[in-house]
This record gives sequence, C-alpha cells and structure tokens, in this order.
Amino acid sequence: MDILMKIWSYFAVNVLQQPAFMIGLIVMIGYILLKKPWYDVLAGVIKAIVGYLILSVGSGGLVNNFRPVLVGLKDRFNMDAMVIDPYFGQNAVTAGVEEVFGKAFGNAMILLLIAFIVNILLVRFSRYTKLRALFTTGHVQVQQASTAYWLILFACPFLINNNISLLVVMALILGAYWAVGSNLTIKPCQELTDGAGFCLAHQQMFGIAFNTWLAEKLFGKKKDGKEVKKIDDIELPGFMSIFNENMVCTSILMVIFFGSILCILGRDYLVEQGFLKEGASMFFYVIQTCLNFSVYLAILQLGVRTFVTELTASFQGIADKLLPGSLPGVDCAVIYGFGSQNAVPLGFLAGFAGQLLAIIALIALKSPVLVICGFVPVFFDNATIAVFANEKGGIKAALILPFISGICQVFGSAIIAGWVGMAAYGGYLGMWDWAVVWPVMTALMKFLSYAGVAIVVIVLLAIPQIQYMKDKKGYFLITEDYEAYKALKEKK
Ligand code: ASC
Repeated sequence: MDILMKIWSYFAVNVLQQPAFMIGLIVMIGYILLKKPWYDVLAGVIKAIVGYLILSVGSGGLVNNFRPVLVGLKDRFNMDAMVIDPYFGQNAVTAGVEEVFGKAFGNAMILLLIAFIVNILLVRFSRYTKLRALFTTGHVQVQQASTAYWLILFACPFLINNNISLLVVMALILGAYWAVGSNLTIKPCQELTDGAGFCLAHQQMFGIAFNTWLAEKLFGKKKDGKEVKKIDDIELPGFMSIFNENMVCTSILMVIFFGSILCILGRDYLVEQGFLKEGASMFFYVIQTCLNFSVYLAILQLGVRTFVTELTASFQGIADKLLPGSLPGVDCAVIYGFGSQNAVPLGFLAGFAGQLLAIIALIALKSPVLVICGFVPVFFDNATIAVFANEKGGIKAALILPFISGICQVFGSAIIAGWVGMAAYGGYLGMWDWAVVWPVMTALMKFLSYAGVAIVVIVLLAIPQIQYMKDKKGYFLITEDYEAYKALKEKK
C-alpha cells in the first residue's frame, strides 16, 4: 500500500498536476494506440510537451507580470480586501482549512485523484452518461479540488466525521462537474474552431456555455437574416485602422490601461516593491511592462499552434480504443489561437470595467467583504467569454457579456467567500463557475443537506442527457466526424 501511495504521489505531482507532461502522456498513449512508429510517437510527444510549455511561458508571463500591478492597488490604498484569483484562493485553503474544519489539506489531493477517476469513468460509459470530455488541465484541478474541499466541508458538516463518505461525495460532485462542464464547451469549441477536436477544461465552462447561448439568443442573427457585426468585420477609418491589427490594438490598449494603473501606483511604490530600479526611467519602464502583454500573448498563441494538432490527432487513438467519442479538455488560453484575436483585449477590458463597477458598489454599500481584482479571472475568464460571444453575437455581445461577467465574478465571490469564511484568509478562486455555479451548489447542499447533495449530482448528470435529447443525431457526430455533423446541420 505504501509503495502504491508513493508511486501515485510521484505521478500526481510530476504528471497529473503538470499539464505539459499530462498532455505529453496522452499524446504518447494516443499515438501508441494508433500504432504509429516509435519515432512519430517521440516527435509527437516532444512537440506536445514543448508546445504546452511555450503556452505556459505565455500565460505564466501574463500572470506574473500583471498580477502584482492589480494587487498593488490593494497595498497602495491600504485596502483590507480579499483577492479573487485562483492562486490566492489556493493559499487561503492551505492556510485555513485545518484551522476552520480540523481537516488536513492533504485530503484535497486525494480528492483530486478520485474525482479524476470519476471523470474518466463517466466518459468511459458515455453510452449511458452522454459525457464526452476528459479534463487534462492539472494545475486548475489542484485549485478546484482545494476550493471544492472547503466549500463541501462547509456545506456538509454531517460528513466530516466519516472520511470515506466525505471523499466519495466530494469526488462525485467534483468529477461530475469536470465531466459535465467540459462537455458543455464541446459545441461552442467545435463551432468556433471548425472542428479542431478539443474542448475547454478550465474554470468558466458553464460560463462559456451560458454566455455563448446568451450571445446567440440576445445578439445573434436577426429574423431578417442580417449577419451580426463581429469584431473583425469592423473597418475602422483613417488612423484608427491600425487597431485592426491585433498586436497594435493590444499594445495600445494595454499601455493606456496598465500605464494608468502603474502611474496611480506611482514611482515610489514601484521602487519600494523592487519593480523599478532606483533612478531608472519610469516612462520606459511603463512602456516595456505594458508591451510585454502583447509579447506574452504572442508566445501563448505560438504554444497553442505547436501542441494542438498533435494532441487532437493522437487523441483519435484514445477516442477509438479507450474512451469512445471523447475529446480532450484543455486550458482556456488555447481558444486565443482561434476566433477573433481582438476579442481578447476587448473582453478583458469590458470585464475589468464590470469588476470595477461591482467593487465600487461593494465599497459604497459598506460590504463586510471587499474584493480586489485578480489578474487570472479578469483576464482569462472575460477574454475567453468574449471570444465565444463575438462568434455568436458580434462585437456587442463581446463587450456586454464580459462586462456582466465581471460584475458576477466580484459579487458572487464576495458573497460565497464571506459566507464560507474563505475571505478571512485573503482570497477566493473567483472564476466565473466558482462565483456563480458553485455558490448555488453550495447553498443547495447547505440548506437541504443529503437531499441537496442528491439534487446537485442529479442535476449535473441530467444536463448532458438533456443536451443529447435535443440533438440525438448530431450529439456524438460533432466529436466523431465534424464534417458529417456540419453536413447534417446544413441539410436541416
Ligand atoms: C487559471 C490558472 C492559470 C491560468 C492559466 C490560463 O485558472 O490557474 O494559471 O488560468 O491556466 O492559461
């Protein structure tokens, strides 16, 4: 048993929680199942791992460069606020879960393993469950397992004394959330990428499905058949035409946006925190920091291009032999390699405006919990939602829906984190699903106890059944043969 635990924890720490190696492993298994020669397997694995590592350089660069800028606002104005950001949320759980519930944090990682097995089993039996998506984004799974651990401990105190039933209930809920959530993104992703063969496994999966649906319903094609105006359809006149180019657009917007924040933080603060060297030029520091945004975005897109084809080609082996009709769920940043590139900065700024408005409202209402934006939700959630919203509902949807999402992220997080006690430990995950969907699930379980747990699991598992009933012919075709799916839709 001991040796098994050691092997497991080695695997968990080095592969399962490291998406680059997890993707590498999946590509290896996929190509072996497709009986590719060893050198093709090796080449595929290398491209997948290197591609993913490049993507991580891009997204990590964005996070590390711009998180301190946003969090700095809290220090600069001596605000006693919690930060909504997955890493701050994770720290809050690590710091507080034992103190608040008397439960070891280590259990959260066992929860991760069991929930992942639940996800695999649900997809293995897709004939019955109608679930088709495997979660591969390990670092996100760690953050979610930690937060779910706290939320469910809070909601189900009746389970605390029995470790086994506690972990089983938690794993059922979390595993079902992973499978159902990523499954919900299949249609939006396949339509946006013209059948690239992946879906998203991240922190705003219900958010993507809901906002894509809203974009189509509220802003989509009108009855008179007129196409919606997407971001890339807009021809800006005169000098404004430079904004049509993504790198220029992003750079100018970020210099204005982060440049203003850096100026608000002020030279003294930046020097004190070690961001700016004593005597260095503030002007060039601001310019370079802001332009780094475009640099990291470009790196991120290169990473996407490098690994996505390997992953989806090799996954065919897994979909044929192990998990029929399934797709891999990947990081939300992968979608920035598709759709409108300018939706990314615009969604981010619209989401920021929404978050800012909500934060001002919290201050004005003298809320006991104050929130400060974390970079990860405000950027990765809202940019992702904008890319999907733009595709279905054009520029209006790409601005309005992320704006509303920004409001939801702040209010939802303030309510849930204040209620369950995570706010006192300085952070909450804060992404769309965790600010909107998980609070509802937590409340159901808290107020209805066992019945609440049953309702949560049943509703989650009913979602794919409803999706299937609404489109029996196309439901599996969309993952198995996208061209045939398109032909089917055109016939209709
Ligand atoms: C997250 C998280 C990150 C980013 C990254 C986006 O939720 O923890 O580091 O989003 O996955 O590419």
